[in-house]
Amino acid sequence: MSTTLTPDILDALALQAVEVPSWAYGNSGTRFKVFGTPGTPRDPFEKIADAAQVQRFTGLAPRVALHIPWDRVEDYAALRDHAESLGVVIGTINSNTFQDDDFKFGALTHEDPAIRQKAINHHLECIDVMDATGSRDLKIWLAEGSNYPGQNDMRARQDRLQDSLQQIYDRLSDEQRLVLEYKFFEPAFYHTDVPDWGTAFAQVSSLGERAQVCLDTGHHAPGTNIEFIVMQLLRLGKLGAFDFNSRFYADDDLIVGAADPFQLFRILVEVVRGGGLNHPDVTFMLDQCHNIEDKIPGQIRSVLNVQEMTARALLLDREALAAAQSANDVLGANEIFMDAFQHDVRPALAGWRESRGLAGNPMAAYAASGYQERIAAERVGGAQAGWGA
Ligand code: PSV
Ligand code: MN
Ligand code: MN
Repeated sequence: MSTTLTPDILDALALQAVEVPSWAYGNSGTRFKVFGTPGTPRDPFEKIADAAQVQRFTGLAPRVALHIPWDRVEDYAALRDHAESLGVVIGTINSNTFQDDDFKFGALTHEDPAIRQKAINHHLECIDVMDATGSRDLKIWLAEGSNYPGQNDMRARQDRLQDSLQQIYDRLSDEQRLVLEYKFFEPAFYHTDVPDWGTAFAQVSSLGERAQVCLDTGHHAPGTNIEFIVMQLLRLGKLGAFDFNSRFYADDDLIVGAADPFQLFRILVEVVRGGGLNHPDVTFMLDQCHNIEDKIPGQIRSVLNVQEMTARALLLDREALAAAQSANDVLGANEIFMDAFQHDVRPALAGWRESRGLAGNPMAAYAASGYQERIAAERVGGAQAGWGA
């Protein structure tokens, strides 16, 4: 294994982009308590200003994802201009059908045509936002399902879901895409209408080429081999996006790479292997909440974690690995794999950042910038991310 970051590796890292979520900058919490953080943004314009700090100190986060209605504004063109003036652009538009009383028993799957139409219309509004902001991707996560066996006709719901998604897909322009996110449970506890990659794959496959699957790393049962799913979706040409985060128990939405760095490494090895790194059709997004830590440094740490694990994945000696695999050298192959994972790339990355005019240590540079103190003094009554709203 090469122990240095070769020019090829540095070129790949220079292209890397991680999209940050607007809601990571708002206050968030659990159903027990939402703690306020001084300096929390009061509107989408301030969330984008905070996201721009992550880009400023890392050069890794040029796009900001929005969530509608949490980021609903009068003038989306103004929001787009604001983002661009700060050196970032608007990324994925996330729909939200999980906080409206009408959707208690379903949205895109609802039996009542009027309620289903309301849910479809919400997605059409999201596409209008995409048109106005220049966003390419519509991300759909559905909180739909049932709590008790027998409560619903699961088959009929799949059919209605297919029809709803088709109507939404048909409204997209040729440059826009739909990504469908799956999650195995929560808020529904018995059945969920899009619980797994197979269901998401089946649904998007019948829509068309510009419909893809979104893999949120926190949305699997404990013990799931997520890198296998990454490999399979890339193999099938249907991995449209990641929602990166990490978890100890359920959908914890903690900082990516914090709970299980080795899992992040294994995922990124498959991304590199499958041609998904810096591929325009595979969006790297964070979907995280910072319940008790400051949000901007939480996001800086997150994008750095993704970069570090990507560098380690790129260090993997693939030729040696392939030879060991072909020879059925079980322990030899595993040693080659672990060598790359164990390599500390932080000093090399710090030096490389400095050579590009960035701070060697973005966490320290942000802390020294005074931005956190300034927003804490200027902003009073910051917004919740939406979960506790
Ligand atoms: C649902 O748990 C989810 O992962 C979806 O992506 C939502 O849009 C997001 O969380 C909100 O944080
Ligand atoms: Mn998600
Ligand atoms: Mn989630």
